[in-house]
Amino acid sequence: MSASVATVHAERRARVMAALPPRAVLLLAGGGEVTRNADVHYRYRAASDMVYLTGFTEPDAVLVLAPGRPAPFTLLVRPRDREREIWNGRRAGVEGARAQFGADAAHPIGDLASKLPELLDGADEVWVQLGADRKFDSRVLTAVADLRARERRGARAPRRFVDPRDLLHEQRLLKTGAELAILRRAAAITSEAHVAAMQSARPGVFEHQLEAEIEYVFRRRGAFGPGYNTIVGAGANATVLHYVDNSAALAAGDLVLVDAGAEVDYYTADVTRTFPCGGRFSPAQRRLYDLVLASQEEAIDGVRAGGTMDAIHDTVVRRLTAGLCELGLLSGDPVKLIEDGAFKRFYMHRTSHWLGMDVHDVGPYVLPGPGGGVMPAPRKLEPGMVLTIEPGLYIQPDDEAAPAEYRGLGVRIEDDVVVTTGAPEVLTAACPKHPAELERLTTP
Ligand SMILES: [Mn+2]
Repeated sequence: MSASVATVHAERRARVMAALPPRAVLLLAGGGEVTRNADVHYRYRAASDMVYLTGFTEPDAVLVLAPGRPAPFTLLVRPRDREREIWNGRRAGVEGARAQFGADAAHPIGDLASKLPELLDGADEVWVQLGADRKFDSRVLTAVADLRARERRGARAPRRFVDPRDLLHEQRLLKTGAELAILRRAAAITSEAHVAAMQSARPGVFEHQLEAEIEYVFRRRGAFGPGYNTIVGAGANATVLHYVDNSAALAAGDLVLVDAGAEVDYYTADVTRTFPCGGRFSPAQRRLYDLVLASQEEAIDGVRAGGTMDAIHDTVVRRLTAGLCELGLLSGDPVKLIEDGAFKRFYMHRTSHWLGMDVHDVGPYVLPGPGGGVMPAPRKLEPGMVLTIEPGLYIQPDDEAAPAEYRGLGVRIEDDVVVTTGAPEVLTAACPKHPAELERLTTP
């Protein structure tokens, strides 16, 4: 790891430690390899919090931050092991954790059970996200029980458990210039991949072949791969929100929905495009598409400091409900239709989520209510936050109450947007979404 990159992580840890009370100890497990079957693992991807705070990306690492101690930054890692490294790859080891990653102290992960009581002895508060990793929880609770049992002999067990998410994730929610630069690269690669998919969409081509075009661009351009499972849904498959079979053939006249994002240096883009197979939208497809696009553009314009995701979502719901009435998919008073949630038959998800290291990135969506109120209040947008804007409409193929020409159509349009001090920055603006462009790109 280069010195400047190491500095970034040191600064992040310093901010966390400055916010921790003096006798607090923060514990973070980076996660381990997950078995796919027998002795085969899924490809490993380290936990985002671990990478964010240390840059350490090997499995089976534990981070300990203890601001009041002689060694405030401790890592427990897999030790060097010549045999294992020949089979499975190099390890930084205990020495590397100190020399390359700047740990004040490092221990083999196998010593976790014996080191934890030592690390927690005398701490008032343990900052650990219980419930995320039951095996790790159990280790922590065992260590605490051990200290309690030894209190008559001078040990002192922690008195409080604190959820560290707000502290850690507040930082991750507000992206720095360097983080935005990585997201711009992820967005550029993602846009290129979506264009490749559009250009490959022909009758008879399979959804998985579009998936392959997309992921080929991701890997060729140096991305880790997709930041989440790629969705390619043609025809009525576009109405399945998390369709990942990607096994059907495209037919002439289908709309094709592609939701795919490249992960670059642990940051992912998240983009959806919907385009015709064969170069032309049908009139009904075009009406539905134009409605979603109009709502999306209006929503993007609402990504301003001081606004809220709720307000943006309400804008989309109003626009879509009015449009659904015009198209004959809903009928009645729009205000009442919104109150009753009638639009949810066609628009059943939210408009936005945070985006960053995780596709559904961390950070609170609501804050405690003002003035000690119990009802949480939606979080106001601030410069540096990154969110998706992804309205959609999905008409189920068996929805007999819908006009026949709309049945089985699914449209979603999703861009990644940065809140700035002025106009929103659309990271994925290079990815075509205007109908004329889509028709040009998909024409055989
Ligand atoms: Mn999304």
